[in-house]
Amino acid sequence: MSRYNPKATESKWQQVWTETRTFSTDIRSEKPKYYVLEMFPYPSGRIHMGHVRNYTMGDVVARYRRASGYEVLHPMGWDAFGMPAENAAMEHKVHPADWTYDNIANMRAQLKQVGLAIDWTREFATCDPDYYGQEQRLFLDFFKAGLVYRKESWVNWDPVDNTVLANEQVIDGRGWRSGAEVERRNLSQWFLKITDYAQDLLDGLDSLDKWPDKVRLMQENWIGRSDGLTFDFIVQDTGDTITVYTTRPDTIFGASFCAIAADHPLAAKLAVDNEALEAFIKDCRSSGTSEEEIEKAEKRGFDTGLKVDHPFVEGQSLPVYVANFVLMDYGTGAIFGCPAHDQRDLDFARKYGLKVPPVVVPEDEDPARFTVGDEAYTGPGRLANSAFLDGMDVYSAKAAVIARAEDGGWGRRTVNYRLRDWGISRQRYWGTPIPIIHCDTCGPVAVPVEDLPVTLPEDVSFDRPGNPLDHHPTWKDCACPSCGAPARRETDTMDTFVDSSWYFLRFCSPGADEPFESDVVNDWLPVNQYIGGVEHAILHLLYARFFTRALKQVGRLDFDEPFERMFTQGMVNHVTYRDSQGEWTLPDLVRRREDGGLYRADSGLEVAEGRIEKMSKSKKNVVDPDDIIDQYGADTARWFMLSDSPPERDLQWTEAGIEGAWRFTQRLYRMVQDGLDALAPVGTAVPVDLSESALDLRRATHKTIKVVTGDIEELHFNKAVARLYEFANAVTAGAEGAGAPEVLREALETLVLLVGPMMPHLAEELWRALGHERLVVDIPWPVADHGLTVDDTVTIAVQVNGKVRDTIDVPRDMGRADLEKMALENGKALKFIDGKAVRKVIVVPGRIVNIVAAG
Ligand code: ANZ
Ligand code: ZN
Repeated sequence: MSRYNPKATESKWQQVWTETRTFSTDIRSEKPKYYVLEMFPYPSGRIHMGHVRNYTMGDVVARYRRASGYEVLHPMGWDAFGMPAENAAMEHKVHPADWTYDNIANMRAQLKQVGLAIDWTREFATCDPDYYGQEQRLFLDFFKAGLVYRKESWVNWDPVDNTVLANEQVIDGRGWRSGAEVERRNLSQWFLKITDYAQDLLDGLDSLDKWPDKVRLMQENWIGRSDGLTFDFIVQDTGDTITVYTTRPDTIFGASFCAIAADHPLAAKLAVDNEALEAFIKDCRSSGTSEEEIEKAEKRGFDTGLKVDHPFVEGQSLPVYVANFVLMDYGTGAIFGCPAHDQRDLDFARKYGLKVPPVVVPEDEDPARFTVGDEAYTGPGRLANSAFLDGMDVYSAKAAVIARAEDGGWGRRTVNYRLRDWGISRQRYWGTPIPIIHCDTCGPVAVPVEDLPVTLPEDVSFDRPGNPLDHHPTWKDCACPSCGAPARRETDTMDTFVDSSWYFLRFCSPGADEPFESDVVNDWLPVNQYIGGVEHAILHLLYARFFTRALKQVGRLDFDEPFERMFTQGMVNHVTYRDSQGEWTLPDLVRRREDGGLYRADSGLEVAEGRIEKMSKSKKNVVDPDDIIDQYGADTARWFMLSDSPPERDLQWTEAGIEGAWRFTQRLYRMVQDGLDALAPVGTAVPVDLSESALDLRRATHKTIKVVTGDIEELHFNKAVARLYEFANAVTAGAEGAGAPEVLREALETLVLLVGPMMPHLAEELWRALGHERLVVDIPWPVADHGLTVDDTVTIAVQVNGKVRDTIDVPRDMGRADLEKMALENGKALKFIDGKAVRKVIVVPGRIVNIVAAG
């Protein structure tokens, strides 16, 4: 008996698909359109199982939609700029471009082996001058529209990578990549005005009902809208004003101090002749700027000796501190502290011996006795010790204070967002050059569009830390486009998140001499199904949503949301192994002895099984897709990845799992090869008169079509797989029962068609074996015959005096008289009637028969 040989078969069909341009998208097609996209990979060197899982899911969707009559766009590209290429340049003396394009070549070859239904003619890398030149054009659009600006700002500085880090790239005070302790520096940076869209980005979330709730919630929290009051304190003697922002104006009578940020202008003014304060400010700056970090740091303050008047209490004043937990770039950079109802303020007050007067009292507490210990009270309650607010709830008290402040003209209702403008400047080489020229006379001037792209110089050195573009001997030198005087190129490059904020548009017209063709993009977008890791749930998705809005503002497209349906897939995990010397050990090296113990094949050392964790190089619990494909073929790997667990959950890679998938691959192959003799010729109609068992198989076939179709639509791939296993059993049983040859053919063909999106190579092979000329990918998705998907028998309950005594299976359309007769002849019912007189029989066709017997 022949065995399926995936190696030869898979490359054969891949070649056929390429030669016939099967997956090329006709972008001007009249057909309904479906755009399915998986987040494009970073070309790190090799693909890993996470990629395989991600792209396989998208591939099933693409193939299914294609078979269902859509013109499908399913492209692939490379998110190719970023630090690792420069690290490689520094460590191995290889040019970032060579490193990147070599990696791309390797990964492309690997991905092609997976047999993905991708239109490779649309492929690009973000480091292609063709791509980033168009990105520079978009930057200039935004620049003209006032969506780009430059400002001095405090940034997180990674002293090892010598670059600015975004807040989210600072983890526990350290650079995410270098691990170095982050410092604060004041630098001139380019920003995109994402905050212009804060409210719109928030409102838009409501329309994204096909996104996971958790992703929407994460975005909402990230945007972080808060409603409050801004008002001015007047400093005694000096008359300076300190404007504060509060979300708890209700607690104003509990205020016991006022605090300003270390970077507040007033702090700078006071520090001029105060060395101790100057030292304190400097100290505050030595830590990173992330909120998380500030939250964790010990609360410290510097008493300026200044006092401000309380706005409501005549004669009461509050001391003014400079405090390390007040951020300059949120609200107004100044606060009033109410220690009883805010934990940070409480920690601060305890440390500096300030009062802690409670003003919000929980309903079940006595206002005269209520005090706050180590924990601030932030819950609901009634106001106390608060003059005109006494007795109000928190909500009404807020409104009352805001009303007074607005009436009195010393404060106003304010909305704040946590969202900051997007700092896109990076002091790195391997990124999109920001197309600006600095002129001493004209200031920053846009590079004229006809001079784009501003390309990266090839001859750069990575010998010293810092920005290689800045060190380049000549690249910076240019003439001012406006006055012609000698000027300098901007040497900052763009955050790579800019590159990924519009790549999905470029796929629609990758060769265009403009960023994208608006009419095509308006036609194809939003992406119908986007798939990617939850690690991008906040930034990438938010930036892409912002970019889309900004592009609408500059007139390049006409919609707001780039991704209609979003799916975040789980990770691929594997058990970890360590040998007796504590070394992580590759699964490949682990062997099992007869007594069940594990050892290393190379050194013979004992091995212990550890936790199941995400596959990672550091823990060596990785399985290389190449090895798997080499051994089992891509189809088996795909099938296993889809079958194991719901796609949003983590998948545990196991030997047993892939072996199970392998057996199924072989079994399908045999089912077709061995079953061919029993099949009717291609195209024979199924006869009307069928035996009961043949009819059963037909019903199973059509029910399977219906269920699997629904499962794929809902991305419940594991359920679809489970259903196909069942169906394969039904087909085997049908074949053994020597069912009708036409029905058997229908069943086997359906099995092959339904398996097709998941195991595309095997499906082609089997389809051909079944006697067809056309490619299976060109066969329309099967449609279930409704009449065969509903059961035509029903189960009826038989009651005696209201108690269910038995059930009987009858044809769905059985009438009253027949039902009554059957029920009365029923053995169990007779037993309970027990010879008594039957008074009445109540029949509800399709549901129930109740026999009322004399008591
Ligand atoms: C007085 C107060 C009393 C506050 C109280 C809270 C509780 P969200 O919700 O995040 O907007 N705050 C304002 N600006 C700040 C800054 N630049 N740095 C640090 N903290 C700042 O939080 C707003 C609250 O955070 C504000 O309300 C303010 O403290 C503080 F019982 O004002 B609150
Ligand atoms: Zn000039």
